[in-house]
Amino acid sequence: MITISKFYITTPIYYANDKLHIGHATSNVIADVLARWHRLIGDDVFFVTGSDEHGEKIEKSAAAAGMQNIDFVDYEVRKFKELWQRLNISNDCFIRTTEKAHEEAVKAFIEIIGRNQDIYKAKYSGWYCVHEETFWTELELKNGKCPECGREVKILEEDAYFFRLGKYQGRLLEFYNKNSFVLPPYRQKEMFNRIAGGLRDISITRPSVKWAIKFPLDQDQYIYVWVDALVNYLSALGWPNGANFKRFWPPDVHVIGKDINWFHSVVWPALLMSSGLQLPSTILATGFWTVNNEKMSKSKGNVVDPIALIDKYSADALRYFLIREKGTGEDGSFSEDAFIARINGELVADLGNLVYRVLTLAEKAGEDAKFEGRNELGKKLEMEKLEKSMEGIDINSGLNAIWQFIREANKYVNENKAWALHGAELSNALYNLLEACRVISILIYPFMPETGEKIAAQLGAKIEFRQCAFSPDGKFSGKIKKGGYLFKKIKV
Ligand code: ME8
Repeated sequence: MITISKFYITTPIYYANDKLHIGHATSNVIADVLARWHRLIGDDVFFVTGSDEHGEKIEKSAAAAGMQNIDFVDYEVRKFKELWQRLNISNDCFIRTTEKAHEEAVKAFIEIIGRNQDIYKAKYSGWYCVHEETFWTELELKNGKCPECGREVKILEEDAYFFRLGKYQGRLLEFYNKNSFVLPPYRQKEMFNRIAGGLRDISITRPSVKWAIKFPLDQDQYIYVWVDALVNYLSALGWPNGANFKRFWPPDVHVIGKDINWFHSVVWPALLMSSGLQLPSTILATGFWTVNNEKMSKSKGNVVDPIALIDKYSADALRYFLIREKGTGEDGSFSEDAFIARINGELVADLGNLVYRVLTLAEKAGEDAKFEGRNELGKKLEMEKLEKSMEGIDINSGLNAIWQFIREANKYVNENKAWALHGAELSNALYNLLEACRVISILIYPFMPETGEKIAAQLGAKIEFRQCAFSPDGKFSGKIKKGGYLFKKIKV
């Protein structure tokens, strides 16, 4: 039984100097599938994505492009929005960290944790990676370079303000012991061990990075970009005063990549504890895509552009591949061959073929044909398993359960030799098959919205979750209007 409730889901806000690739696209597709699923089952959903626009990295990219910072991010953000539109990402809000309301929210947040005695001034010295906007200890460096991206690091010493992260070690451990917070579970263990190993206080200001929000407690300082960025999850709801904050806080799922798990699963909860706000329910740390088993990087020239794939194969095909090819928490290797194999072997041969065959038979049966019978095929749909997977934020398993049913429906056509049936037997088979296609159109909708709608339109049916079972009266009551193929076979 699904209970109706509010559902607040977010993606990372991406750096506004990045050219977004299939890795970024995956986080947004995962969040979109979950948002659409929750809307489908009747939940009150708020879905946020956005852009992270401050910091040294952005400043440098703007200078390299010969542009003013704000003009540069405006230009980049237009491309973000275009990509999300092309991918049918149904976000309710696009938050930009250069918006006035966001900047005010960040300052208000800092003032609260300052009042709670969690901020102090000290000298900061450490190895700093500009690209990751992160300080590292000597021990953390890998061959003297940034352990995250492998770039050069530099020693920085400066006055800074610190957040008492260390003070929250005990409360964080207690929270981790009581809650299944980070998914997959081994990522929770990883973070638990790091917390248990001891937490250093973190600097939350920079005197030198001026493309940033002013630190409200000292006019000579600017807020560290990560604190600025994390507060987007509050400012997107209009915190502190917005009605959406009351309606949607706390977040149900923060979808992130495994690279930023520390900030979301340790720093963010500690900041929220300090400010007295409720903690998110789940951090979903997704795995990374490599390309033909190599890390995606500009220097290797192997960064996969989602727009090119959408142009070539369609948004739904890309959404399908990104979710189906690997478990959300796992790493995976992208290759165009594997993508084409899934289009031809699954979207064309399983789903497209099923819908085409069934609608051809239904149309052949004639305008006055009745599609009536007893539910045989509906029992093969493992609805409970599917609902459990989606509730457990395991959308790869959810999609697998739907696919299992699509294959059962094709098996039903073959085993009953549906094409050779007549009279009551044909009517019964088509009742089962048309109802199967109708239910599939609803279930597939969060994953492939255009395809779900196309199937529903051919059946004269609606995408409504309460209709998501075979009709109990034993009748298919849609109006058939066969269309073309859902997916085109790709020649290899
Ligand atoms: O970290 N495979 O932004 P970012 C899968 N602004 N996902 C990938 C990926 C890959 N190869 N590469 C990147 C930031 N990602 C901060 C976030 S949030 C308050 C601030 C995805 O532009 C993944 O979701 O570097 C990762 O967490 C995110 O892009 C990082 O994007």
